[in-house]
Amino acid sequence: MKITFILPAIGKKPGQKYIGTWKMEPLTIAVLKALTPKDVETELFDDRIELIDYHTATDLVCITVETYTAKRSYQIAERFRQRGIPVVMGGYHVTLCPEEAQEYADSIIVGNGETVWKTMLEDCKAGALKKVYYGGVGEYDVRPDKSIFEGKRYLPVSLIETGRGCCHSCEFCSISRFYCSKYYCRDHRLIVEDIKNSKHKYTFLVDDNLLADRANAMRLFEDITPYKMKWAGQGTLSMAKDPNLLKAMKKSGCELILIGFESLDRENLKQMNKSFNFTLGERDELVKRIHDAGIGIYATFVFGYDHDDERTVHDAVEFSKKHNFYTAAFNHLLPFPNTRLYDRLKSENRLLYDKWWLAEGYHYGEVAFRPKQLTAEKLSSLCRDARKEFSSPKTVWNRGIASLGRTSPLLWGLFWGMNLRLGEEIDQKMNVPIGENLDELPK
Ligand code: B12
Ligand code: SF4
Repeated sequence: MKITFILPAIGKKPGQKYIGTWKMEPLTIAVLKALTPKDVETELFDDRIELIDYHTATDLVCITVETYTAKRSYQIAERFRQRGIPVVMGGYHVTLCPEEAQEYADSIIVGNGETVWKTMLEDCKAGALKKVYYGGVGEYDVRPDKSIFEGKRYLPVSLIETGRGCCHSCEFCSISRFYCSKYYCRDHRLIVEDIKNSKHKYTFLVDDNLLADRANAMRLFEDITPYKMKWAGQGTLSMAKDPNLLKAMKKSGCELILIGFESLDRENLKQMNKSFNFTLGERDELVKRIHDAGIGIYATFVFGYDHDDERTVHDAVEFSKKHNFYTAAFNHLLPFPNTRLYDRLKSENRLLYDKWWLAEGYHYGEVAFRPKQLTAEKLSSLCRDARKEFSSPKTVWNRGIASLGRTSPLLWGLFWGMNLRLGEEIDQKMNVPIGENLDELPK
């Protein structure tokens, strides 16, 4: 039996290359590969870096689907199904929108793959694929098999999973829906094995909220300290309240932590169910404590909540400049399917598309709903201007100097590589047509 894995791309502009910083190794595929019995042949087409061979000899096509890649995934599936090859789909979008995905696949997996993957393969071998397999979300003790990446050129960063899900339930977040606001930590022995086998000096710890379970996080930091790795991960501002946690993080090699500030406005935070960002205490002081611990911050903001206007966007940029964040993202709000945000905007009749992810002509950067105090176009351009302002030469210089004391030479080098290209990448990303303009192998 042979399986063809496909990681679909979002889309790209005609004649241009796919966005560079999106080319990370797809851990999802390495996990599914590890679950696959050794006598099953496998291949991977990563649509972001290579052309798909629609004529490949294969018995089953497996596509991992995110909302941004749903349109592309369905196009790819159609090509294989025309040849009579069965297609199975899974991933965030499929789990959040199972009825829609079922229209385009022979079978879908809702939730995690670990519990049902082998059964699905046996059913496929027997020609008896079920329409849907329910994988649940809790169990995932498997070590990824990255041999499937051989010969592919990804960014030189290892992705190592430390946990899934998050204890919070922010209104706009797909994670809180997928994992029903629960956090599942991964066995530390498996994490350590992954670290020992890591090919790169730099690691991104894949975890929606590394600090969701403090006791687990403290043990994890102790367990990984001996391996002297350098890592970046995702947390929340609450870590700043805990000096011992910060110390243990730094000692274990933490150099950069992504923090979702989302908004500086109290009413917006209330509306998105993220008031904890406000009630934690004085924000400037919390940021200072993280920086003083020698940890850089990747700050993320989201704009489009009902109390957002030009002023709130401006305030977030000024705040980010004042603190010289290592980097920052200024994104517009996007109603991902099956989130409470999506349901609310729909009930308020504010969605510009029923399914923006499938809408013809929809492009990256386009606001898909009616904000309260701004037009959709104005919100999109304010986000773009915020990114441009934050990547201006003077700001980059100030941030680079500030991060000198917080990061290793490796991450400092990466800072310049990343930030000097940032302005260019902002323009590349704007208006990427979703699901469009991807090249084909000559017939
Ligand atoms: C690492 C990461 C990235 C990396 C690499 C992405 C990649 N595709 O490899 C980078 C930084 C490039 C990135 C970029 C973006 N990302 Co991202 N990313 C992640 C992150 C943190 C980890 C992904 C991962 O490796 N998970 C570990 C694997 C093992 O878990 P899994 O994917 O869920 O797979 C399991 C199941 O879902 C299921 N499964 C999955 N696929 C399939 C397929 C089949 C056939 C089957 C049977 C089962 C199955 O089985 C697996 C094993 O249990 C996730 C959040 C998360 N915790 O997953 C966000 C996440 C996937 N990203 C997200 C987004 C929005 C983006 C961006 C659009 C952000 C932006 N505005 O630019 C871009 C898109 C870039 C692109 N797709 O080209 C969203 C997607 C939401 C959604 N509804 O689709 C997520 C969920 C984050 C979030 N907070 O909501 N991302
Ligand atoms: S804290 Fe982050 S991961 Fe957790 S629910 Fe909120 S946005 Fe999602």
